[in-house]
This record gives sequence, structure tokens and C-alpha cells, in this order.
Amino acid sequence: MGFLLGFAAFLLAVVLIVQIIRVFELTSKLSGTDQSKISYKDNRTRAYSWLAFMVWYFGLFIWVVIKWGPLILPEAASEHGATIDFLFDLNWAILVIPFIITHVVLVTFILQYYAKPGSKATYITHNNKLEMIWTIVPAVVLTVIIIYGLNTWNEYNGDIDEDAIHIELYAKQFDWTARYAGEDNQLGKANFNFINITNPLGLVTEETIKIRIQELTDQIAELEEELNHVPKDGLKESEKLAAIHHKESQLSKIHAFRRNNELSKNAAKDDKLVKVEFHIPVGRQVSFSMRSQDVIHSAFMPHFRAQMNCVPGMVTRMRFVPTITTAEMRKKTGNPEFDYLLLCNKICGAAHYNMQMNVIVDTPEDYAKWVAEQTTFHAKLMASLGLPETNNQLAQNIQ
Ligand SMILES: [Cu+2]
Repeated sequence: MGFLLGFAAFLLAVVLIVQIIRVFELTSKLSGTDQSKISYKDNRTRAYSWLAFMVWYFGLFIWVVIKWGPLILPEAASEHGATIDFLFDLNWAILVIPFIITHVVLVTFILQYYAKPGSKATYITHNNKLEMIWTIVPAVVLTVIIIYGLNTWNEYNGDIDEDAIHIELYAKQFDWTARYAGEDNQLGKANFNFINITNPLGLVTEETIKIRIQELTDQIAELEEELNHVPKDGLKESEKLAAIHHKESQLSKIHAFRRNNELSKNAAKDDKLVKVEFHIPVGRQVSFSMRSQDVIHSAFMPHFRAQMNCVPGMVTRMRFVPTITTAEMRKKTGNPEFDYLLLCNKICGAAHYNMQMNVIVDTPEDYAKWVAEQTTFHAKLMASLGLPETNNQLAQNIQ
């Protein structure tokens, strides 16, 4: 409705302008003035209108900066953040300074050289010097920005420290899970064929291999049983056969994991999965690996000036060193409720806006305490199956 009203108002405005122009044409015809001649007075009015327009335009620009400027992000909370901020400010300077200079020059020329009686325009078709200036200057400026940008990118994506903390951010429509590497500081293997209700990230451990083998074997048996009760050569039969084929290929992939990953398959056992919020310690490098279950998401942590896409079928990485704890940032911003955020920065579907996690930057002591309190994947898995953590009934039952 609002759109229709707006559109009607726009149409009426156009009709109004056309009618006003026609009135001007008719009155000038009646008074006998020549339409094709623009008077000195008209030119002067236009020149000064440009001056008024520039004052209004600059005024608006200053107003926007004052009004919305305070909403800009607070001081960067990571080591590389200051470099990104400098790059950002440099880009702003490169945009704003020429913006002001070119507009002042433009309006000065209009005021100086608008058509006056007796004056004649100079006719210039080409000027090599000018061409050189406006080609070389932007080329040099762009080269500086790009080289500086690439250096910043390398700083942010370079080698991973030996004592870095490894965290995986797993994205799916529409939430995040953070996975910690656990005691061994090694993120265990994961594969989508292992995903089920008790293992949403598809982690590969002795138990999950067995659970999945059992689960798929049962499902295949069930489908084969159903196959006996559907009409021969019908649509239903081909559907069932396709489903069996799919499950069998999954099963063979899982068997391959069992054969090939004997050594690494238990690295996932002590991994810790958390939702809603995750903690990182101040002053230590955190190395993030990103995966996605469904579509492209993007892990965006604006306060740390960090962002990386999460792409289905591959692992992407980024790393940074947090420099300001959440408690310190609350003091600095004067906001006792301030929290660092992990947001999804790709429009990934209807509840995209809901995809966020709080990031808490702790002192190293608080971080160690928090991590120790988190339950391991293995413990959670066993609890969800109603088995004690040390039980190896699973290992005996499923061969
Ligand atoms: Cu998303």
C-alpha cells in the first residue's frame, strides 16, 4: 500500500513538472522571448544554485558523520585489528579528500566561468598532460592500497603458532557450534556421512563408526524388508532401491574410515562442543577452522576485524590474537552489557539474522577454568545413549 501511494505521488510530481514547463513555454511565447536563448540572468542563477547545492551537500555529509559516526565499531580487540583499521581509515581519507577538493574546484569553475556577455569559451579537444595525470595518480594510489591490503591479509592468514588454540566453527542453517580440540589440542576428523541425531557435526570416533554402521545396517535391512511389499517394477520399488543404494555407499565410506583412520579416529573423542557462547583467552593465538553443513555462511567477528566464509565441502581458516578481555571492553565502552559477537555475514536463508554466538574473551586463568568445565563429545554421546562414559559395551555389541 505504502509503495503504491509513493508511486502515485511520484507520477503526480512528474506530471506537475511537465505542466509547469509547458506554462513557461506558453508565457515566453506570448511575451515574444526566444526560447533557444539563455539569458545572462539565467546563467548567473544556475551558477549560484550550484554553490547552494554544494553547501547543502557538504552540510548533509557532515551531519551524517556526526549523527552515525558514534555507531562505528569500538577499538579493535585483536593484534592485527589496528592494521585493518588503518587500512580502512586510509581508504576513507583517499575517498573524502578528493571528494571535497573536486567539488570545490567544480563549483569554483562554474562561478568563475559561467557564460557572460562578450565572453567566449576555449575549445580544447585533447590534453596529454591531463590524461597522464588522471591515469597515473589513481594507478599509484590503487597500487599502494592493494600492496598494503595484501600485506595485511598475509599478516592475518599466516603461520599458526605452535601453542595456538584450535577451534572449529561449524555453520548450518541456522546456528553455530564451536568445537574445541580438547586435551590433545587436535581437532578430530569429521565427515558428513557420520552426521546423525547424536552426532550433528559428523565426528569420527570408534563409537560413532560403530553407531553409524549399526544404524545404516538396520536401515538397509528395513528397506529390504519393505521392498518385498511393494509392487514389482513400480515407482515405489525404484525409490526403495535408490535409497538402499545410497545407504550402502555411505556404509562403504564409513568402513573405509574404519580401515584408513585407525590412528587419528579418536582425536575427536575429547573434543568439546559448545553452543550459544564460546570463550577464548586474551593474548594467545586462536586458530579457527570453518565448515558448513548446507550453504555458504560467513564467520564474522567484527570487534576482532575478522571474517571468513564457511563453504560446504571444504575447511577454511583464519586466526587472530585477542588483545582486550570482555571485562576490559565493557569498561572501555561504558556498556556493562557489551559482548563480542560471532555473526553470520552471508544471507543464508530465512533465519539468517538469528545466526550468532557470543564470544567471551577471558584471562588465561578464567579460560582454563571454563574449558575444564565443558563436557567432552564422548561423554555427551555416551550420556545421550544412556551409557556410562567408560562403558565399552558399544565396542562389544557392534562388530
Ligand atoms: Cu548463515
